[in-house]
Amino acid sequence: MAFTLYNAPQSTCSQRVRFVLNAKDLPFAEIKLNLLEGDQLKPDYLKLNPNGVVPTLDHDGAIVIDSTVITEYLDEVVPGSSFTPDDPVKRARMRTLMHFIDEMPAASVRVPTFNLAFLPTFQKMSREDFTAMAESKPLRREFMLTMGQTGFPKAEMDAALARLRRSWERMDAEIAASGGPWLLGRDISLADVAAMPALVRMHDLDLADWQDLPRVVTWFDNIRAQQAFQPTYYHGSLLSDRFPHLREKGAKTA
Ligand SMILES: N[C@@H](CCC(=O)N[C@@H](CS)C(=O)NCC(=O)O)C(=O)O
Repeated sequence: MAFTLYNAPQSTCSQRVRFVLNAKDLPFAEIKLNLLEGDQLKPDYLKLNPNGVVPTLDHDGAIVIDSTVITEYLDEVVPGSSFTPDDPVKRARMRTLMHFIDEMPAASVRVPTFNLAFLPTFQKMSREDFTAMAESKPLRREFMLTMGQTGFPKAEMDAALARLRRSWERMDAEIAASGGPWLLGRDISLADVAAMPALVRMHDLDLADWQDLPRVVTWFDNIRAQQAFQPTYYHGSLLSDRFPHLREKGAKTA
């Protein structure tokens, strides 16, 4: 079995897939796309992934896209070290949480990410180049145009941070209900993998605001202690590795 992963080091969706590949000890060739330079919008890549986003998995020539779909696919084709519960009711619960995570924290984390990390790059572009780049994005055109070259306004940033905070509260409630330490109880599942990158991102942006939610604090420690975590977050995978301005004091309020 040969796996090739088209991805980007700092892409949160890519990190989910790298984590599962690493946890299952599956060797994979990694093709790194430069998202700020538009590698994901080139015609050859769009043939693989018409959404113009990473990640994309090539498994012996079969193309699978969308990070949660890829992680489920990997659990199906390589069932060892499974992240999917046997019980169909628990499996449904896991998928419900994965939908929630995609809709809430995974979507909301893009606002602080773009405002704090990517905006300076977009501000250096001419208005024409920025608009052309935004309009060439199949999935994120309106998102980019709304952000523009001045960034999301404070109200939008506050709303995203509020949605993120509600996500951690929901995680805390889920862990309490399942008995923990993971979202579904004793065993780590794809729902935990789906949530991981948003928390790592907020921690990296110095915006972690779950210290008063002890179950989430423990969850975050536990996921970072997983053997698959370090190889997933190799050097260059954090935004602060690539954008040192984020390490400057006060960056998060910029
Ligand atoms: N639902 C997709 C979303 C993928 C996605 O948004 N990927 C981002 C990186 S995390 C991307 O490639 N962005 C490129 C762009 O916005 O042009 C998935 O989970 O794979």
